[in-house]
Amino acid sequence: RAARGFALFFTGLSGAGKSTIAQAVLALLLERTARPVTVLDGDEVRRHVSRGLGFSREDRAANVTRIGYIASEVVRHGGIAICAPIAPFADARAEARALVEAHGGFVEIHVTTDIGVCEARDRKGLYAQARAGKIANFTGVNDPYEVPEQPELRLDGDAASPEVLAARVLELLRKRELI
Ligand code: GGZ
Repeated sequence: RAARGFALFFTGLSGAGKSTIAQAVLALLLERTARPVTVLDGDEVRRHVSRGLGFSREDRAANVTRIGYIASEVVRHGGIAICAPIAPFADARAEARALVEAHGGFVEIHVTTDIGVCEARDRKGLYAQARAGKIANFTGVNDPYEVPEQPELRLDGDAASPEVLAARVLELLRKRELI
């Protein structure tokens, strides 16, 4: 019987480590399965699928719903989708979950990295710009992040290396018999 598809849905602040952990999970998955894996990273999606969308609540919802729809198609065909948007609003995350769960598994992973840590990293200088009032609606600074109430997993991006955190994701996937 063909394996059931599933989506990994990372959510958390800018700079929390979502993309880095997602890439480490991708590497581990490719080592142990021949199944197709599609990565839907925030940046890439905004370039290719959500060009023109901004960061209002409505635009973020549209972006996250598109990610959920693409993931649902991947999952419908038995593949693995790894999504890594901020997805700050619970209702949009729930919509993505509903789209995917119609066809397979949905594993929500809250990357809980403290905003102080994200801001100290500030790899793109966006937090500094937001603090200076140069970016409106910046998540965690002047826009909300609704903490997931019942994610399948929480990972502190500051607590261990991306490889160690990715291994915990694979452990959960094995436990749930998704891989
Ligand atoms: C949050 C912003 C914003 C605002 C630009 N708020 O660290 P990054 O740079 O690479 O990831 C962030 C990315 C967020 O896009 P998403 O598509 O993941 O967001 S959402 O799920 O809410 O639709 C950040 C950059 O875009 N960025 N402006 N105002 N992040």
